[in-house]
Amino acid sequence: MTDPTRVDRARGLLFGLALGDCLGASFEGKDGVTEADIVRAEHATGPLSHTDDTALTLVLARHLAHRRGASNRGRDGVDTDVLARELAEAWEAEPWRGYGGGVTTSFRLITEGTPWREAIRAVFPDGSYGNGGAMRVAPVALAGGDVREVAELARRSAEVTHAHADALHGAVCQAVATHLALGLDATEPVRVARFVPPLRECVRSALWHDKFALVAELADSDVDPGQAAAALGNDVSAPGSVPLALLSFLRHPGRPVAAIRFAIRAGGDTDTVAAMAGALAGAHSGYAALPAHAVSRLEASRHLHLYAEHLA
Ligand code: RVK
Ligand code: MG
Ligand code: MG
Repeated sequence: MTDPTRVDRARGLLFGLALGDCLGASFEGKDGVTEADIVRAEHATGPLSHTDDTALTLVLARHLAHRRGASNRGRDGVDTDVLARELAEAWEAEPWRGYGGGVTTSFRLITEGTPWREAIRAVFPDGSYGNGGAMRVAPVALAGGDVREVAELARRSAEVTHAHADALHGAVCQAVATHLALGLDATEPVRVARFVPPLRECVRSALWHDKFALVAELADSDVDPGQAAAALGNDVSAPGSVPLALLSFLRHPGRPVAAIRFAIRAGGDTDTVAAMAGALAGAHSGYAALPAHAVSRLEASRHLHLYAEHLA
């Protein structure tokens, strides 16, 4: 195996995310899913439809691609007022993509003219701690030049829908981990120690530090998906899903399909955990490591290629 190019990794990131979302969607909330069930879904024929995870990732990827260039790095890479409107418009065009309940109300209010800072506290006054900011954040890993810049872009991209600190921590964690995965030599073993210290630095929260310690411990164990979900959570909250996605990747370095299958077999919010695991694994191993047949069936293929090339 050779180290993948930047374009191959950018494609791997976006296609890995979409593949996890599409495959995970049909197993959401189901118990007792086996490896064979997922293999059947991978080898089936016909288009693979995505959910809100991929739909909003494409919006953020387009937003970042339109703002590229030396003078637009860092804080200027995300224009919060514009991004809030673009995300709400994507919901309005396709409200049937499986959106969360809180964010649906926020998007409706935004399309009716309510300022986003007000709209996002209409249902949850403290803000949503859902994983919606983290599920769409991966393209930020391609847009930021270093860990600090990626963390700042992640926060800004998430805050237009999610005001709760845990949702923002989740977005920062997923974006920074994806950025680190992009930078690792794919021919070398993946070491957990490359991830945990920078994540601890960017995410200043005791709850999250405890989760990172658990991920580090479990990454070196033979934990099965059910045990991983019991230890880390597998729900729609950011702290209850982002660490499980990171573990799914770290347990299967160089094997994106295995990472996605592990995330799905862990149950719960399978589309989102598998999407985040797929983004991490694809960013590390590149597009060529993804299963060609399943990838060829992805509904959003054309746009995924387009934005991967722009952002690479
Ligand atoms: C359906 C109480 C809260 C809360 C708070 C709970 C799609 C609510 C994607 C809410 C992802 C849910 C997922 C999701 C992404 C959040 N108090 N409960 N402060 N904050 N919740 O609506 O984009 O699947 O039950 O903001 O983050 O595939 O409905 O949406 O799995 O979390 O939804 O939070 O969801 P939302 P989101
Ligand atoms: Mg979804
Ligand atoms: Mg989900």
